[in-house]
Amino acid sequence: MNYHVLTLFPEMILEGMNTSIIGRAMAKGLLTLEAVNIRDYSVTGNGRIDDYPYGGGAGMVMQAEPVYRAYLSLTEKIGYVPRVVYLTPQGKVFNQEIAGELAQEKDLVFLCGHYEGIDERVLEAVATDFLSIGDYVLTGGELPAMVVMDAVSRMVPGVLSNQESGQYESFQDGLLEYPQYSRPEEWRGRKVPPVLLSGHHGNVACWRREQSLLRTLRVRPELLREAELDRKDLRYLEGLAQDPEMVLEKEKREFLIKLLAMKKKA
Ligand code: 6GU
Repeated sequence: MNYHVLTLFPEMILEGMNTSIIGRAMAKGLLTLEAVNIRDYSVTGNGRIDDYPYGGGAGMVMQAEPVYRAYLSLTEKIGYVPRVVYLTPQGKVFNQEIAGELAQEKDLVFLCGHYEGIDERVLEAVATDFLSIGDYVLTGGELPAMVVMDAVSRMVPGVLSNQESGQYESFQDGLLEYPQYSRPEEWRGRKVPPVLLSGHHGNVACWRREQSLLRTLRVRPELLREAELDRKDLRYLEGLAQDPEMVLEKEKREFLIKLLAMKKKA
């Protein structure tokens, strides 16, 4: 996978991506990363790349021509028309499925905006995808580009070791991860759940699955609608819905009862 980032802050991208698993994958040659400074393509000669918005309003807009010239410098090198991701809060919300799809590309170009955004005409001309990383506003597209590159890189063959690939497996089938524990057995009065010390693999797997279901129900109940649930999962959730000890708040119980009715019909 070859990443190309069009940005006003190339050092932010290069320094941010050069650590840990992604840094190791770049050293191995599984990933390459180049950052192109849009300012180097200023058309006024003085390094300016922004101007006032037509129609008035606050802030400045990045001009079309410097962005386009920076883009052309890339496509001439790449030799074909690549996918170009523009990072914007007006985009589609990025998720694991999109990460898997982007990971199939040979090259990915990320276009990072600043100020009040980029002249719409150059976006029409070059952008193929518009992505947001969530419902909040950031000062620029660099952090979102790094978020997307990190998530995509994990899906590129060879980037994760076998051990690392197992991680987050449970997010893949639509549930949140179960809790993890390491030594010591007791830390400041808090004990590791005994089942994890039992050595009984079947019971451990069962406990972890239940913890995933319980966490998902508590924190992200809407994920359960799409999650792959087998009969054993449904039986556990039935038990929670009927639990006289009221492990769940009333609202969660009602949600669960409706969900189970829906899953039974399906
Ligand atoms: Cl992609 N850009 C900016 N500026 N803010 C965001 C975002 C992107 N995604 C969420 N907030």
